[in-house]
Amino acid sequence: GTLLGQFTIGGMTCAACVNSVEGILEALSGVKRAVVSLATSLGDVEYDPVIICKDDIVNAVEDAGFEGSLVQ
Ligand code: 9UX
Repeated sequence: GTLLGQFTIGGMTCAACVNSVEGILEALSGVKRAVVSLATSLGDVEYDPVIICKDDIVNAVEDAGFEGSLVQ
């Protein structure tokens, strides 16, 4: 199955940041799709909870140099 997680992603200042974060998230095993908005600082991530959890996704955002937190 697939779950949808919503995250706030702080520190993005240009459109290339958005592409970078989307690429980092979609490269994670278990992430199927990531859609990130610069305007809202939100990221919607479809993921398989058997493979990856929300904390892993937040940690990947942090490791990339942005501030990630879980919305829901
Ligand atoms: Mo834009 Mo973002 O020049 O990490 S790529 S600020």
